[in-house]
Amino acid sequence: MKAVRAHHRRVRARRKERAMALIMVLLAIVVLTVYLTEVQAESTTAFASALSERDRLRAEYLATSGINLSRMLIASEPSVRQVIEPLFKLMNPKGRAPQIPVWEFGDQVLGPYNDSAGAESFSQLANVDLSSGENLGLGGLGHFDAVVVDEDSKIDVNIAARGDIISRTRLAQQLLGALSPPQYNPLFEQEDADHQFSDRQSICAAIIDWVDSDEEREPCDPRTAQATQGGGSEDNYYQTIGLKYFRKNAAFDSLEELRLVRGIGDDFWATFVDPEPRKPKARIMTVWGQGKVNVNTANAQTLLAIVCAGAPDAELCLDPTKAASFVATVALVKSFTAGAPLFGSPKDFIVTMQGGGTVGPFLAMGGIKPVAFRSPAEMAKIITTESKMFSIYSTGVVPDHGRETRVTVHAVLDFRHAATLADLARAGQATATGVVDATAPTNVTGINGAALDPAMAQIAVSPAGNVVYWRVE
Ligand SMILES: [Ca+2]
Repeated sequence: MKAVRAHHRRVRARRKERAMALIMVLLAIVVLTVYLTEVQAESTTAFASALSERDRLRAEYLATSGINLSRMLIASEPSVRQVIEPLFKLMNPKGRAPQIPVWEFGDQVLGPYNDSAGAESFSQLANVDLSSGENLGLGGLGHFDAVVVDEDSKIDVNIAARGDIISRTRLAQQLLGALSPPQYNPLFEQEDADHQFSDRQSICAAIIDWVDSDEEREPCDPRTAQATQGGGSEDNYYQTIGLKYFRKNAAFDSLEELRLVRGIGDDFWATFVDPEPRKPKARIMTVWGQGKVNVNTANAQTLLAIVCAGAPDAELCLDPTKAASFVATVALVKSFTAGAPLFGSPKDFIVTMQGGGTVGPFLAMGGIKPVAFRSPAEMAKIITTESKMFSIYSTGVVPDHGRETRVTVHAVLDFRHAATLADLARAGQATATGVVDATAPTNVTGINGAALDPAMAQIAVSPAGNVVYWRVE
């Protein structure tokens, strides 16, 4: 009996121990679960942020690839023009081929270096099979969307920084050309963003006074500019209305700075500066131009402003319906030519607007009367057919499990002193052989404009231009 009782005691004790052990284990599991959940949450966050950091970096590099490839495309233009020159001579024996806006075709031409969709679009355009090409494209990591806009196709508000009266008067003409048409009257009849009233002349003068280094008040009246020089000093407008900044008296460093100027609010911005922020081709003003507007690449609204700068009394500058048909006709003609330059020279444009040339009759068909410029010679000085300043907006896109990382880089390139690819090839040969070809690159110049030794040309300004602005967003 004793033995049986002792046995039962042992069994009970063991059960107790087991229950204790079970509780301990359960507790341990609870503690571990809490701990692991915490660790997992932390590491998941760290992992996700590392992934997004990685994708941002990839996207930025894809965007930079888009910029560099676009620079290469722009640099190839002189070679393309050389190929086209004989064809152009057949049509126009006296003229020279104008600059070809090769950058307009970046989407197709750069396709093989982009994703598979880009490669396909190139194959269709050029009718070539890229399947045998090696290491082409971005290898499925993502793609870039690059848009190139020549800043010389826009009105350059920085020309007033040159300080001479001619540049200031030319800017005044162009600004008034843009602002004057009567369809914009309502914009100047309401309070601006600072609750002030600013008419066209005040805003035009405010832009010029902001940029020019002197403190003389700008009359912004092109007809009397010469006579009214010395029309008093610039006022304390910005202080008077309680703003914390002063007139800059120097060139704009970025387009956004224009928003600081008297009378420039959202409505003005959306009408005369940058109507469609996602479409830089629609932009009208710039701070990075050479000072002349390229009539081959300018959009219709900018062309209208330029025409009205030279001929403020023309019908299309006074009658909104004529202005609308001008814009429509320009869009139509441009759709026919698919990006090919319309004008061989500034003079061609002037003749066209006067109703002559090949395109003039199209304008007449669109109901646009021939334009009488006040001074065709002066008009020729504010326009060009050759762009040297370019903006590249390149967005790198990295897809990852249903989400997309996008990084946009906006770069502005100055090609004014860039050597051509042919020059560099010759200079490279001269360096390699030690023999300087007497016919070689006399047109390769340094930044100061002095001719460079052919061998030195290699370290002159890159054929891909100089970066003057770089912004990542
Ligand atoms: Ca000033």
